[in-house]
Amino acid sequence: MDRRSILKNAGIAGVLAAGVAPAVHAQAAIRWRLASSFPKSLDTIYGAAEVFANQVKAMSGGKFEISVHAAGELMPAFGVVDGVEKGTVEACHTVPYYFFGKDETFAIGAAIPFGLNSRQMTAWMYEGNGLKLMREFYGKYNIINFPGGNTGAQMGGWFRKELKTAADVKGLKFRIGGFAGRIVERMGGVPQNIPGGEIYQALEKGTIDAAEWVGPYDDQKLGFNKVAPFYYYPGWWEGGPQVDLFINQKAYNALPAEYKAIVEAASSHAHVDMQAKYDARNPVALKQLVGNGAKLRAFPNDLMTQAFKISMQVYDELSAKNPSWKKVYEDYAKFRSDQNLWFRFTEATFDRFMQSQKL
Ligand code: PYR
Repeated sequence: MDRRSILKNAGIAGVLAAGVAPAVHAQAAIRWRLASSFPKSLDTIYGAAEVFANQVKAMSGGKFEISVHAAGELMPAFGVVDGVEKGTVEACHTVPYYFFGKDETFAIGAAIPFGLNSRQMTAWMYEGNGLKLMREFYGKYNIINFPGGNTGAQMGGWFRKELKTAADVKGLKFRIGGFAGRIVERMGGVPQNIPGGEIYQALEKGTIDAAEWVGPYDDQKLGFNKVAPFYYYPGWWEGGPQVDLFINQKAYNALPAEYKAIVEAASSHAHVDMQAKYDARNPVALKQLVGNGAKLRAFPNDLMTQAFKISMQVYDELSAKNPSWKKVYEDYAKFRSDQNLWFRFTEATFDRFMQSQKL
């Protein structure tokens, strides 16, 4: 009997039982499209969606394929939530805070100024109430989310002019990711929520005065150091921003149980992988940037203090007028307070000691 008739007559179970490995490649039974909010050049943040898709494909033996599309390929970078909600695509990979204009609660699923760091955010998601509460919220948009990466604490961005005090923020046209713009606005700045792939052009042309993206590795690739010399830290609005995989609820519900498990495992893998890439690559890129003339500066103290006060005011105001925000933020804030209590002892003390040794 030739191979074709074995396959035809016995089916795949019969072939395996007979110990004959089929040489044919499995046909994908399920094909999804995933729209990214990021440009293809960023193998870290865009790459995480590819890591996810590759894992899904490998774990399903090639039967579940997800094609990944860069920002602008199927839809604009900031159109991806609408795309998933309507089912135009089955999935997207994005930073939820971009969508704070729909509802500020989106931001808590990514990062809010003076929020959780990367470790704490992952803990809130997987062990605290984070995933449960955010899923309940995203349910209004026909979306189920899976953590799909974290960048770790970010840099504060690239500025043409030095910032000496908080007053220097006044009138500053600053590209900042999503919700944090609300705080910059209260400080007198002019925030611009521009997708990653379009920032360089705006900074180069002078449409904006300053820009932040993620950190040394990505920022060097995007070339910001060529047009703005002062590189500020820390990105107080992004202590540990989570990047998410958003999946259309109906498409997810239609998956067989084992493919649901594959989605969950593959997203966890992509989540860890992104943080590892940033942590390993950022120090190398930082040295190169400084070697090429980037001038590192810490944000002035009064700027940090003012930003902190305004952030807490804004959170109180939102709690008074947005019930979704109130529900999620209350849990988040309690978790943050416990985390800071715990991190103050061993994590922070250990980190401070290690930094002082300058190994
Ligand atoms: C941003 O859009 O600012 C990110 O951190 C990805």
